[in-house]
Amino acid sequence: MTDARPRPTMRSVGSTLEEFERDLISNLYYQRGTTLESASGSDGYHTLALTVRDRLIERYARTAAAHYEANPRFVYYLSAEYLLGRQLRQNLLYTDTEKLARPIAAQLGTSIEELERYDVEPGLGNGGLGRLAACLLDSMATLDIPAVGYGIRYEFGIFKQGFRDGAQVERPDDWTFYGNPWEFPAPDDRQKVGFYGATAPVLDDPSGLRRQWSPGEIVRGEPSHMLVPGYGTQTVNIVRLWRARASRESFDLSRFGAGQYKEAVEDITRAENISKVLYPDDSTEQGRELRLKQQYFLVACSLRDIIRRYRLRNDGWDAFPAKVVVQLNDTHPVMAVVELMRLLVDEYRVDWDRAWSITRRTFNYTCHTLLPEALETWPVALLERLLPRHMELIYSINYFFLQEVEATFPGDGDRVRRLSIISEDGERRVRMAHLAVVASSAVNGVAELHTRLLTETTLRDFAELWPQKFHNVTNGVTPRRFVRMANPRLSELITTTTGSERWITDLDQLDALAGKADDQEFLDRWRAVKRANKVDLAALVEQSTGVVMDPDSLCDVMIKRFHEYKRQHLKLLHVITLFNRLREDPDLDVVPRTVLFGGKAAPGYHSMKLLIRLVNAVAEAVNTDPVVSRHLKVVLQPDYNVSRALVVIPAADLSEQISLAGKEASGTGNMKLALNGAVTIGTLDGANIEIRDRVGAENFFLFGLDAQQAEEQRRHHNPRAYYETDPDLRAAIDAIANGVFAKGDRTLFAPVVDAMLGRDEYLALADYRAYMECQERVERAWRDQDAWARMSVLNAARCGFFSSDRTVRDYCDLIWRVDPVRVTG
Ligand code: 6GP
Repeated sequence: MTDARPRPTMRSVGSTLEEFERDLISNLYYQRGTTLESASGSDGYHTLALTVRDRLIERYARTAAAHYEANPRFVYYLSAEYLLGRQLRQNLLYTDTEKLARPIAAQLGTSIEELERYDVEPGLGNGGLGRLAACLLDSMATLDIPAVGYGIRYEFGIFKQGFRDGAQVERPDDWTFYGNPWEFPAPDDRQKVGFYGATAPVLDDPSGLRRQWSPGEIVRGEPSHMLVPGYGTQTVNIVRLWRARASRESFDLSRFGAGQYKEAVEDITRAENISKVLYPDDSTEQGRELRLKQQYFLVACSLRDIIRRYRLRNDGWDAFPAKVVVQLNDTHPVMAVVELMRLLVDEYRVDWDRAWSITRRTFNYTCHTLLPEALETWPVALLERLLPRHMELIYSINYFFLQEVEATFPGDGDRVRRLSIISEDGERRVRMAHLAVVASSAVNGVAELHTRLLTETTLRDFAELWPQKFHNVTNGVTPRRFVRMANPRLSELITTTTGSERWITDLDQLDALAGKADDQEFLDRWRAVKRANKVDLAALVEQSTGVVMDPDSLCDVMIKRFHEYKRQHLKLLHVITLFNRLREDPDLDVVPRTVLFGGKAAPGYHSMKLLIRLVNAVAEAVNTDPVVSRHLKVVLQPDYNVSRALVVIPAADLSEQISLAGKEASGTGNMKLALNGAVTIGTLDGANIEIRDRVGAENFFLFGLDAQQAEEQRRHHNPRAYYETDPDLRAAIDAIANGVFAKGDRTLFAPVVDAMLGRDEYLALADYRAYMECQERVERAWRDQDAWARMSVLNAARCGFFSSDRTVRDYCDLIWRVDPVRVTG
């Protein structure tokens, strides 16, 4: 029987003011269940969010239909972290509805700014890696790349940072407390995930490679997705986030009836803890186990979902690697390769060799670090208990891999030991980066220097074995969020200067600004934009810290996670030196500066938490000194996150990128700041090198050891020698040691002093003098405001390369080989 009815279609949402208003009111009534008279601010926000969301849904439906029709090759991005940023303003921009929402909001006695206060940032990540994932999703959608992001829907995201007596205090981030209007639960796509238990041989497998796993615990993963719209295109992709739920039988009714309330929900609690928090404290055994559980939970759910999607349009396994490309965002999702092997070999009865060939052609791995301590390893004993079948599979993968090594380098036992997926020195551990490289077609670093150092040091043996596997894909940032949304004033100026809005999706257009770098009228307008942005920043700073910042002072910013290798302490030595000099000579002719720090320290990272305390203490001393504070202000902006970044970045004049060379994989804040006209003071580290190459050495303040010199310096570094021979340095360190910033208490900050004079792990003392001299060059440059504005323009003009659109194109050309699918309007 044929169905005579036409395929049902959606009522189209309109694009006029009247239609938007009609939908808004209808959402207020039918979705929010309230009325104009009784609506709260939160009702207003949710209603606006739903109305904007409706406009995206239509595009999403068309995208899904186009993808179904084309059955294209998809990119599946697996990441334990996403820092998506707030959604309301983004989606108003991407649906071009701000011009409708604004007058209606005004008519109803409110404003977008007012409603945006209810828009909570989903802080599902820590730092660079998480924000990069969000930038890549944005660019993939903008370039019409069929892609799905997979992640974890942490119930609590990155902690909220506050200060008590200057010390960091962490408060939970209950980000969905008032509901999240941007997500769609999809309970029908839930998946089952096993843990623990035992394995047993199967009878009909002569190879002995197939086994059966009977898990001891089963947890459900329930997905919900958020929409990822492209800019200037119809494509709307999704990011699917998994939340852990107990299976239905977990609630123990009889215990509850007997009054044993805690015991009655024990199983539920254990299951749901898996997606409870981002990065559980891994200083305990239980914490480490929970983290590994999270990782496996993410990949087990995601792979089943990928297979489900694949099977909608494809049969058999031969086409799998042609239709599916999985990108592993660092090592956190690497268990995915083992899980795919398990599914293929044990559950779908595919031969080992064929399964391995499929797996190897499906996965790729991006490494985001050079720090040895950041390369994950998991104890064999833990894996044997938590994921017994996976541990067996890892042994088999390693066995066949080491045979390959042996065949290429016969008799080189040392090399076999170095390459092995399992490290045997001390407690036996699985090296996740090795597993990732062995199972991937392509491995990439995130900046030229990083990739080079990876192949020469961290992954050198692998690069010798498979040189063609290694690629560089320099990071980028989305110009939509980090220029267009962050900096509307600059955007306006760029649009009028370049003649169109094309730059928003073709950032090389910024090049045209270079032609204006000597045009006085243009420079004045450029400076006016920066000044207005600094006034906005001053308002945020005053409201959150009470510090009054002068918008005409040099706005010197260091915004990033607190980490020793990033060297916030080197910046602090500079600040203390200025403080000392001004106290000694109140008439000293220095450039007025506001030094703004922003960033969180991991809750268990005690040395960095102490440094945060010291930053706050120095800020207090500087800002309350009647003489010093006339020239210098120091601020540690609390709870630095994506939303606050959007206020700080457009206001910055000077971008501090002062990590020890050879330690920062890339950095992406450096790119955001340069694109907004900040001039960089930095070392030859990560992507700083590529920024300098593009903006020109004369528009970049370079100082310090390079990666090779740092390596050599380390061998004979003697921090005390610097302390003893450099009076400014000595005065700065002595001020800390003598309790100048601790009301005379010499013990509080003693560990900071000891770390500097003891090992000085990241060679801050070796770079101190060069850094001070470089800051003097900055001051001289600042005194010529036209010349500074010119540098600022040229920084923005020449950084179009650092668009994440270019990054995604590089991934497509070098690694993914996916084609765009256009979605028609
Ligand atoms: C960061 C790197 O530290 C940073 O240099 C880079 O720009 C960013 O990744 C994006 O590639 N790494 C992480 O956040 C991390 O957790 C394991 O690495």
